Amino acid sequence: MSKLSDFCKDGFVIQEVAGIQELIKDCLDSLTRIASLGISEKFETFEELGMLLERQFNRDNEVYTGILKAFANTPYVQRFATLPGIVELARSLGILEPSLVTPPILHCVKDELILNREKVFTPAHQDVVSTKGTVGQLVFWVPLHSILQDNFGIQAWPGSHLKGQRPSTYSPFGHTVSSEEIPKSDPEYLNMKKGEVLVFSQYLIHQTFKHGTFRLAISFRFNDALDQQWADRKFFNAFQRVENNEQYADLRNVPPKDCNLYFESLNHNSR
Ligand SMILES: O=C(O)CCC(=O)C(=O)O
Repeated sequence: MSKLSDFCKDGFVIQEVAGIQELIKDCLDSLTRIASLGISEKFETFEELGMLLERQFNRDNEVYTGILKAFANTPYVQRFATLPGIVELARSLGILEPSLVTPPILHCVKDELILNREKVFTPAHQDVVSTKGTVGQLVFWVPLHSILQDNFGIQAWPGSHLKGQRPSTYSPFGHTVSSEEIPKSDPEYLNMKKGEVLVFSQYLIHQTFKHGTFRLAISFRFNDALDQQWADRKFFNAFQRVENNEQYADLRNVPPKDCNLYFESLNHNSR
């Protein structure tokens, strides 16, 4: 069977994409630099990176959250959505003109690092509820390491996309498929090797597997900008960028000083 027919039948495919392995390495190096605040501590293993994040989390969990946000906004993480192999894969699965719903998002899961379990461990849900995307909207989910057997992977109900959007109810995560609409069969745990990408329909019912050690993954979604229905819906996107102009009574509000010194030293280093 072709990838496309697998996708139509199951609602997802898992595929290796050229360039992902190299990008993952760049990402982990970048996260290590940011999490160690530029101090070039050497971290040999993925577990050590987890411990470094834990150290920052225990020091100040706002700084920890800031580290993850700063990392998510690096060109390395953002580049996932622009890899030629990813764009080609999106096209091969029906998206004629891929248009990002949001920039790539980071998902970091480790028991010691969780601020809000309800948000991290997603219940059975369909992404269409929050994204309201074009009918063919694709969700890409890329782990930064192997996710074999039981490391906080994704569980899904193959074929559950075929019934379209099911009624859902409120959950602390935001929404969950109503219990009577969740297929009776056990969900499938999606084993993935490093370098593989999971692509699924926004209608696929899926959830986070709740056991594991430490997992990092990136997700992003493509609408199809050539979808006529979307044009009729005025290219509606449920996600919006917002500005935070809140006044903080702490260091966040202190603007950086000494810019002349900064440029002097930058210039000096260029010589
Ligand atoms: O990373 C996860 O565990 C959840 C991802 C997910 O369900 C989603 O992006 O829709």
